[in-house]
Amino acid sequence: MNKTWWKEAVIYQIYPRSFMDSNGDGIGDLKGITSKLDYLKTLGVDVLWLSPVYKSPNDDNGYDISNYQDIMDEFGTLEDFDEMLREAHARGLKIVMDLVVNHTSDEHAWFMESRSSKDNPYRDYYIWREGKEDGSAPNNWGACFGGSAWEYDNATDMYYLHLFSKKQPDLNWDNEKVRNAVFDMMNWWCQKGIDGFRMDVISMISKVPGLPDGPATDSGYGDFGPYSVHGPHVHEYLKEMNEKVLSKYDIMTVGETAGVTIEQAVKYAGEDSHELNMVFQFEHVEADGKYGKWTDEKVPLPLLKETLSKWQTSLYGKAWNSLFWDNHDQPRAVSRFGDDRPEYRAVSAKMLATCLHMMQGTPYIYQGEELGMTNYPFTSMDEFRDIESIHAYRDWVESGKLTKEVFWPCLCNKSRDNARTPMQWDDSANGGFTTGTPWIQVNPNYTKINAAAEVNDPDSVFSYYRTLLSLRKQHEIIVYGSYELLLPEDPSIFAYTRTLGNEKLLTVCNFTDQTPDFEIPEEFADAACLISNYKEAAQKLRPYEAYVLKTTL
Ligand code: TEU
Ligand code: CA
Repeated sequence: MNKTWWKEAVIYQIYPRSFMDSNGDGIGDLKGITSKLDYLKTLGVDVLWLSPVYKSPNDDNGYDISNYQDIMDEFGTLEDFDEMLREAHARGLKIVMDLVVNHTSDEHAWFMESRSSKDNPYRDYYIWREGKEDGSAPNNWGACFGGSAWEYDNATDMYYLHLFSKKQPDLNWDNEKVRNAVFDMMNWWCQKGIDGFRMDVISMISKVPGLPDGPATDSGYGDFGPYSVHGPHVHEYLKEMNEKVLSKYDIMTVGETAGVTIEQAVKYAGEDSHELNMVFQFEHVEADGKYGKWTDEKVPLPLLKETLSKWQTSLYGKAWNSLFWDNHDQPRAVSRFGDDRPEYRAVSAKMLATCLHMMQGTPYIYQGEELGMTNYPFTSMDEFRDIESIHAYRDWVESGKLTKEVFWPCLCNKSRDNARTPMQWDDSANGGFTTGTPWIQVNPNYTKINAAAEVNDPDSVFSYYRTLLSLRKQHEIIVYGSYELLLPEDPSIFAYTRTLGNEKLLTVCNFTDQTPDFEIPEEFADAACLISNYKEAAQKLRPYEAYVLKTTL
């Protein structure tokens, strides 16, 4: 297995809108990020991935881009970006940009040209089709944010495809001009000195010709998945991107590839595939879901272990894993996989961190996770800002499919807005995020859970993450060791070993508030403890206990 910096790195995801507001308009911005670089350096991360900061009308908070080579008004200017990049590099921190090129905003100049007439040179930048004879949409596909994936456009009496919102028209990657325009834009950012790309829904860029109807789903629309995820030319286009852009720089890439299989992941991110460095797989965060993605239940631990372990062992030596519990599209890790009741919040957040950071792959920390930030206690619909949550309520409740009583706990549990409430910096008004009115409400628990309270507390979740990250720098086995799951059926304990040469690690995590027995394997009898979330040793595992032992064989 080749050794590279991005395998050894820890990545921190910033959702700029909610990270730090420098000018009191209630919206996080680039100067805000720059002002917190020292905090991130103290934590010990190596790379910052920024969710999109490009010009955008914000239908989907920046994932709808109207100009790839400029900065969103609320976030600042290109000069602010250059300053942030310089300051990050001066501290040895790398910057990875979000690349959203499955679709643009409908306010992008390309789309405005494209929709203006059938013979416009940009017409084929997007996917236009005639309606059916009765005037209805060209096929049955549903969009990710509800409704049809097709929008009728009066100007030319045709429909355009949008797999997300109608303000996010899909680009036509079969058009060579589109590919080259995207590659030129990427080269422009690379020449600025950025250190990589996280590629939004990159598995969806190639659609099956003819765009056939998809299988029926609960929503009443057809599933576009079989015809536009891992489509016929996706690997060809990524190899072309690699040749024309990625291979020219020392950068890292991670593809967002929901629904990816092991076989597909090896194609995208194999050691010799000449496409991407790694992909995000979503099986462990999509293993729940009663109504589409919506649910108020937890994933059973044996299923969680089986899913994660499959990726650990199947990719080993072939392709590289990325490790995450949460991101800007997911609920808060501690509320979802741990226990956010006050007495267990910190200990279970540390347990989750141990479990993830000792696995094989590059770990990602989502802003606030290092503080043990929790889901938001929603009480009414007007607290939601996310297009997905707002559309979901309309599609499931207002349509009459489910009662509000049934859907509400599911929405609160899974809404993307849980992750998007502002970073909690201190116990001053708005958690120190803004001096103005925040664009989305701050979690009221900021008075207790905040960075200022944690940074200098040796027992905090933050300090625990610091220790974990420094262990990764000291022990190669954490990065490169092979993985083996113990006790696959155990409903409470997640335990596994890592092995490299004559060294072996044992990670033991109790995922419950109970005190199950765990017998330490003989070979670890004299092992040293690298880290633990309880102070002294004990016979039984305590609630949410986690520890790591290291031995030499
Ligand atoms: O998300 C891709 C994606 O598949 C989403 O539908 C995801 O499954 C969903 O948000 C989970 O509830 C990416 C971005 O991460 C997301 O923020 C964007 O909204 C989306 O692409 C469109 O660009
Ligand atoms: Ca601001």
